[in-house]
Amino acid sequence: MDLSNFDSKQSRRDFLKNSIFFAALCNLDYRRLFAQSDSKKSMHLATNFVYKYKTMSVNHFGTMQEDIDKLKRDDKLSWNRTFKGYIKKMKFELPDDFSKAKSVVILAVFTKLMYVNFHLGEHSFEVMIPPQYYDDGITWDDLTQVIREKIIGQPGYRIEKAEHLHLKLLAVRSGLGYYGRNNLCFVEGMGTFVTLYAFYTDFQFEVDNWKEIELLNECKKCSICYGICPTNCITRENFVIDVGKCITLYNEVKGKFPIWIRPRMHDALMGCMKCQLRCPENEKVLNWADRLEDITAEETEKILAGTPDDHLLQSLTHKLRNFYPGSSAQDFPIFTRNLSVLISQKYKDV
Ligand code: B12
Ligand code: SF4
Ligand code: SF4
Repeated sequence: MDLSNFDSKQSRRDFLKNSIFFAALCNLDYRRLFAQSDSKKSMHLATNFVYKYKTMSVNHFGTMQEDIDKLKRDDKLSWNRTFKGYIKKMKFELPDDFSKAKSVVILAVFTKLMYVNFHLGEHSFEVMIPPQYYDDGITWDDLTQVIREKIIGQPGYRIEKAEHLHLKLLAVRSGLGYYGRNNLCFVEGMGTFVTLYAFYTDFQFEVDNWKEIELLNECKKCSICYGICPTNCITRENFVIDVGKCITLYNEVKGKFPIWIRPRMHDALMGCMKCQLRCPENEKVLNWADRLEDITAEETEKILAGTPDDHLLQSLTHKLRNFYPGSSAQDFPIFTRNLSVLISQKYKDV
């Protein structure tokens, strides 16, 4: 998907779709999250979502751009064309229409894993929809309101969503999280089950959070994700994954899977959960997984046949909360392909 199509007027939903990261968070058991987190004080409860945040001066943008440029110089960034398309517009620089921004607010919103049952004949197949691929209902306005009311705490300041930034790097550099060996950002109390966002503001915060890039402590004595990644994208010593081998890069978009991605390697309706599911740091957050409405046998048959009608699209949009290939006739082949490969593997086990 090409991020050059970004339009600042598009809805948050479209923005997330184009950037492949769908936010998610519904019916979270707040009390449990609060009870199990060691950092209760920095957890905040907004209207209906749980988040953590850090703020940073935009004066650090030059250093973060150098972090990225150095990876390029050292030839550590994949040359995969799709990946290059995703990141080509990313740059740590202020937008022309907000050159007076002083700070950036980085938010990590807790997002949970979803399960859904697809019925077929007398069988039922349980499938995962990872946190980023269904709609949580949180709007840009909700996020802006949280920043205005809870983080800045006074009216009169401009707040704009920040596009084209490397969000994990921002989160880690601000101290909001740590890089794991699986190349994801871990936030205390939430593991990797977060959606990251950044916003510019012309408010100057008293505290400027800035840290060296740090590896999650637990990764120093663990390499589970390294052993479990089916396509060997994760290395022991180099914390940039080999993106061109990541299953997610292929199952989010149309097209045939490369031959080296074997059917048994897939584990989710979109994306891949393998380097997160067995991570000891995600053990607690996995307890907060949830379930979407079952898909009937009749619906499953139509999905597998690749014959969506308006009624099916409507029903899937509702049941799978805007899981995007289930909501659009145009993107439906992605759904058919991904579900077919999962069910064909699961069928072997029944
Ligand atoms: C392009 C992209 C992808 C691509 C490439 C992924 C990648 N690793 O770069 C693909 C399609 C493969 C992908 C997959 C996924 N993605 Co994605 N993706 C993005 C996107 C749009 C840009 C990421 C990016 O900037 N990559 C470029 C690289 C260079 O950035 P980086 O990894 O941060 O680089 C740093 C490290 O390499 C590190 N480093 C270098 N040397 C060293 C040394 C040490 C010791 C350490 C510790 C670190 C370190 O420093 C680098 C910078 O200096 C972001 C959204 C955004 N705007 O940021 C979402 C985002 C990263 N994706 C996200 C998610 C959830 C996923 C998936 C889990 C989805 C899924 N379920 O399948 C997978 C995970 C794959 C994985 N293991 O990384 C979330 C991550 C949330 C989190 N907890 O971290 C993001 C932030 C979206 C969001 N808004 O929340 N994604
Ligand atoms: S599985 Fe182990 S090495 Fe991988 S991210 Fe989790 S703690 Fe780190
Ligand atoms: S998302 Fe899957 S393919 Fe990609 S790095 Fe993680 S385990 Fe490997």
